[in-house]
Amino acid sequence: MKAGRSLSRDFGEVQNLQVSLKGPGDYVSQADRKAEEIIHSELARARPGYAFLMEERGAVPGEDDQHRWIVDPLDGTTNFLHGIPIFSISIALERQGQLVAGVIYNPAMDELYTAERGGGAFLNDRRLRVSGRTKLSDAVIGTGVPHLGRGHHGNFLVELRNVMGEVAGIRRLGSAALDLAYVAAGRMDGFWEPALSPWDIAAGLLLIREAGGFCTDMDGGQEMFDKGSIVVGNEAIQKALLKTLKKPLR
Ligand code: 2AM
Ligand code: CA
Repeated sequence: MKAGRSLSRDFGEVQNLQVSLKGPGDYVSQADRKAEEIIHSELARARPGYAFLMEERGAVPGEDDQHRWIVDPLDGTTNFLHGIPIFSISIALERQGQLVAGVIYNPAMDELYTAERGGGAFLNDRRLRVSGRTKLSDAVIGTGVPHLGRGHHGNFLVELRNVMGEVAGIRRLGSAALDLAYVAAGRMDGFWEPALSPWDIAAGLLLIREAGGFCTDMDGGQEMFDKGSIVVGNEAIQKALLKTLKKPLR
């Protein structure tokens, strides 16, 4: 909540920044680092010795080799920078390499998504369930579009071409963590993205599983962190989406 307030304050300043000398890019990385600092110090105080994997700091080892926090202090940086209120803080806890807790918070909309292994997934205090739609033709599917500085543009066009002809709609929110939270909440029926980092997806993966959904990497395996690719949805949509993504170009 404290990190959320810090991001909200900085988000309120974003509009004024277009004219600032420093440039919005610098400011965002400052907002980012400030949120990460708050999260790091609060979590280190609450659970001394746990390791961290954080977007800005990278891997921070801890004396406790059983536990690791995986943190993205600001997911959806480009939205944040442009004054679009779709960004989030994503925090997951791993115990012995297994995701056991996850939190995603969108401070601009005051939406708090939480999940505990075996305990279900929630949006504020409402229990979440993935959508019940089973046909791609009824499905709204999220994705992330590669841009300047990120590769795989050609591959992505093939995937998009395969998917767009089969579905009711495609959405691109710009925060992978929120995309996953939206799938857990049944707002979107599925999501895929080819190149993400563990901090973008760790909390969201647990939310989806706890909301009754399915997750694989782009090859249908469980190496989402190593490969950085994910395909998620309810059982039927996840399977159908994976198959559609892999269709050879006609
Ligand atoms: P960010 O806002 O923390 O950078 C947008 O499609 C999603 O991709 C966002 O969640 C964004 O996270 C993430 N993203 C952007 N650049 C990335 C990169 N180079 N590697 C992995 N994820 C990235
Ligand atoms: Ca991110």
